[in-house]
Amino acid sequence: MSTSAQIGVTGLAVMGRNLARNFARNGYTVALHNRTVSKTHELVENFGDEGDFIAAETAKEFVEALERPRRLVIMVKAGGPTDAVIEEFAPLLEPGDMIIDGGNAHFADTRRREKALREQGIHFVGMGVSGGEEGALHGPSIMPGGPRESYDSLGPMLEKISAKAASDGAPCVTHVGPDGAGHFVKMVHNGIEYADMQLIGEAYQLLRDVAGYSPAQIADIFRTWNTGRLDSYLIEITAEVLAHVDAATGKPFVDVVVDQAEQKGTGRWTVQIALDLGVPVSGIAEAVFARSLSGHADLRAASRGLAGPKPTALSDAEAAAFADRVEQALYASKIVSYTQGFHEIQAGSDEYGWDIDLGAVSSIWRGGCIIRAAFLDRIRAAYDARADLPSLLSDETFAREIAEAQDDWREVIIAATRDGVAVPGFSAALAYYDALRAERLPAALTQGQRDFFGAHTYRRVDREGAFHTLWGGDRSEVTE
Ligand code: NBP
Repeated sequence: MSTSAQIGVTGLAVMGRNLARNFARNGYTVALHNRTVSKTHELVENFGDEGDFIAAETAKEFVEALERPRRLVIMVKAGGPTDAVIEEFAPLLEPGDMIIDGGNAHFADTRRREKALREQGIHFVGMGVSGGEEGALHGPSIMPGGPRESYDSLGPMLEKISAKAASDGAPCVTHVGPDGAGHFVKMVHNGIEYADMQLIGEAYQLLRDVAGYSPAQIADIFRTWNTGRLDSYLIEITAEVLAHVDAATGKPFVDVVVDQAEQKGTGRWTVQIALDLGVPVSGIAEAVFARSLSGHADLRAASRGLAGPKPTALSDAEAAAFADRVEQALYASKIVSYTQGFHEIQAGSDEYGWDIDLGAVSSIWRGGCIIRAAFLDRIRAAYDARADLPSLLSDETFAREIAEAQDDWREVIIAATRDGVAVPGFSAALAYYDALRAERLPAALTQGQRDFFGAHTYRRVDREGAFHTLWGGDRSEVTE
């Protein structure tokens, strides 16, 4: 067995296979391994001419095929399978070797694994990979965490196989931070992806139900939007999906698909962790809930006859003007989604001491991944202008754009409410914006209630300290 592979990939399903091919196409010799050996040989048979592969049938052969320090990428199903693979390989490795988990691991699992392997002298890199199977093959966005020194040796390889940003050709990879930082950022990326998709879905529903456009007409509207500030992969594919006609029925494809959205869990994790960290990611949460609501078929069937408003018919000119307003509402809501997502990354970074560079994160999402968009160049510019930006809404450009969009944003939500079209993403985004900019919030009343029923105390605007009112007695105030 040759011992010359610069990198090895174990787990050769769709992602691992394509990642291995990507490394080989970029000139690296790649050792291959899979629990079911036939998949390893299939890869070599079908794609062996794309580069140099070393097929290993056993874990020992695989490890022996790697040059030292070894770089071993795991691309198996996240959870138990990842632990099983680590248990299989760790005893065969030496201090200084590197295990790179490219699966969609929960960052807490990554922290646990990194700690355990560090004690054995093995570098563990939790690496978020986005872009699906096409990205894995042609260049994904890569979010590696783990020890800094591992990036010194792994980084150049990842920079070679990663996507390159359209605007400046920069590789879409950076060392995100220690232990679970990479998988945390990948998780929030997926949460933002959920929110982006929900907002686009709401825009579609409004154009259809309020403006009265057909899917084909809406596809054209999305194509136009894709030439402007909403230019993105998701808007582009939305136009494709909406323009697609079902061959069997001749109906718009979107009308023959069951309207129950599925999810794999990273969006849900984003919301769960945000709750733990106390970060309001209401747009992402609404996107996760919207998918779960869509899946409650029985509940929806039982509720379908409930009263709703009479729809209003718009003239052609009114419909066209409304479409322009929806573009404004979509753009403003998108700014809010990213504001919330970046807040969660900042909070995670503070909690776990990761020191994540938010500008670098926006930079590596500009290519390869599902949320790639021209918009991310603007986020990059916002952090370049001010690295400690408290929130994207504090950036002058974004604040001005929202100021210009807000009347239309409000009108769109009014129209949706009037016509009974659910727009939880748009509404949550606007509520977040209005709550943040409010002079006073009803939280003061909430504190009064809490003090009344639970003596939880409150703080005053005019004096330091914790106060309690004797509600049942003379209502005098006592300090704590
Ligand atoms: P899957 O998530 O479907 O996993 C299949 C692979 O896991 C096969 O190689 C399988 O081996 C291996 N495996 C399993 Br299952 N249990 C194992 C065990 N106990 N020991 C050893 N190997 C085991 O593959 P995928 O869709 O290519 O995704 C790989 C990873 O990448 C996942 O963590 C996924 O979440 C992540 N990811 C996927 C995408 C995407 O678009 N699909 C995008 C980004 C990240 P076998 O052949 O012997 O059954």
